[in-house]
Amino acid sequence: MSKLPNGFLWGGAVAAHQFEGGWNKGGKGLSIADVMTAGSNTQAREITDGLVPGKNYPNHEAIDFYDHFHEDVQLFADLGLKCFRTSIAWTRIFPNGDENEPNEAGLKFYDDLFDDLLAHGIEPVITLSHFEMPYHLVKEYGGWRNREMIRFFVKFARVVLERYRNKVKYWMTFNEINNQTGLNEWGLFTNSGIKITADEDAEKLMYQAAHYETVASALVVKMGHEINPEFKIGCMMAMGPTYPATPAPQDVMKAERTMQAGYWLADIQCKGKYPNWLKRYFERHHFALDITEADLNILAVGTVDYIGFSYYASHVTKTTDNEPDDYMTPGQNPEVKNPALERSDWGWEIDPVGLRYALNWFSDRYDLPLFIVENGLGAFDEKDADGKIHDDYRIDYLRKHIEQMELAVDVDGVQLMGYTPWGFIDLVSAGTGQMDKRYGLIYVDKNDAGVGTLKREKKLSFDWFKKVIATNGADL
Ligand code: BGP
Repeated sequence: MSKLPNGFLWGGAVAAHQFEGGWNKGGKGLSIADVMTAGSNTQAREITDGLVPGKNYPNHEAIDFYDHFHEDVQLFADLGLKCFRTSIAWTRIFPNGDENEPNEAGLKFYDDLFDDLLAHGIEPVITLSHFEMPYHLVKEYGGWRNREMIRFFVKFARVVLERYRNKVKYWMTFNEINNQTGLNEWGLFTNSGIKITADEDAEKLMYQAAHYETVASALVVKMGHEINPEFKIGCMMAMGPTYPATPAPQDVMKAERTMQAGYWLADIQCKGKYPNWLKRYFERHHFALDITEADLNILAVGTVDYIGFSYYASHVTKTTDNEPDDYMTPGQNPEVKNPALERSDWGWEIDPVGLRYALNWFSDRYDLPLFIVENGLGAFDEKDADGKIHDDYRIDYLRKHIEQMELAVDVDGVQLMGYTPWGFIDLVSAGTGQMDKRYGLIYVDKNDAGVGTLKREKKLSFDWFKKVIATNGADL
């Protein structure tokens, strides 16, 4: 018997820039994702200053969903998806971001996509900003370091919330908004379009940009509810619980602070206010941030309806010599291996029980419905002699996570809306910019060099997940 509620949203998740391709079709403008080259499995992606001829920009074609979507939606329907999570590319709607009028061809593309999904009984779940924004806004305005972004983003959001008011019910504002708190160049650029210059304080800039994003998010939540009171609008957090390396109280305290430092953006979006420890941190560090009374008022009223989150791995932390009193060493935590866990080919710790922990942690802290909008295993897939990918390792990963998710619902009483495995159709990895880090239940014939027929084929995990959906998670 199923342990999950009726109407549970089984689905699959992707993001526009990682799978659509068509980077310059239908009047689309250049986005920040379009100026990121492929990296390698050990080397970070390069962010170029505008387009550089001859560079390999894997997001440009990606898997060309733009020209394959009718065929793909058919496959999604065959899988039995109840919902499909993707993002709207801001640059299809406002190619530069600061125009007055939207681009009709871009709006029409999503109309056609949503109509096709709905005709197959698949509910669209839409992220407004998934690691991309118009590159023009970065060049001309400096990205989210500039308060002007709030106005541009709200304008973009108004256009799409109004246009799709009767087609899309589930929305999220910023994908993995807390991803930038790690303070590396990649996190700051993909989330906020910010490249740090030598004379800037990365930490202060991150807090400022994130503040503007939360204000924009709150304004959009409020506006969305006015446009259609039926809308469910969530935040989207990257969730990776941090455990203490030892039972030493200072390690436990550090793990706790690491969690606080990872999820204050959820505090703001769910509770409508900054946590006390962070207000004090700003004071102690003399960060004179641009946070106005009007901002705080909008944060208080623009709280979200649910928490969408990604879950891939857990982490471990331990104290270092001369640990500061506030335990804050952003981006400098030594990596500690968890001896209890195995790792993926990319070194991500595989921790199904951590998903149950995460669900409980969010549920207790915010008492809101939750939605697992990303989870999955990035792996090298090889075809067997029969020409099929027998990805038992992926089935094993998903099964163990779904088991823990069901315990969280059935035993712990967590309110869970749905589960959408990440990259359920192979796509470009956000981190490496490569194709060979595959998450899909559907294989796409394309390699890291950009060569392939783009043919879609079902992996073994496709049939397995189809059965899981058909039994509402009873038959794993
Ligand atoms: C999340 C992002 C996704 C996705 C996923 C897997 O951080 O929201 O866009 O790519 O991680 O990461 P990667 O592609 O680097 O394996």
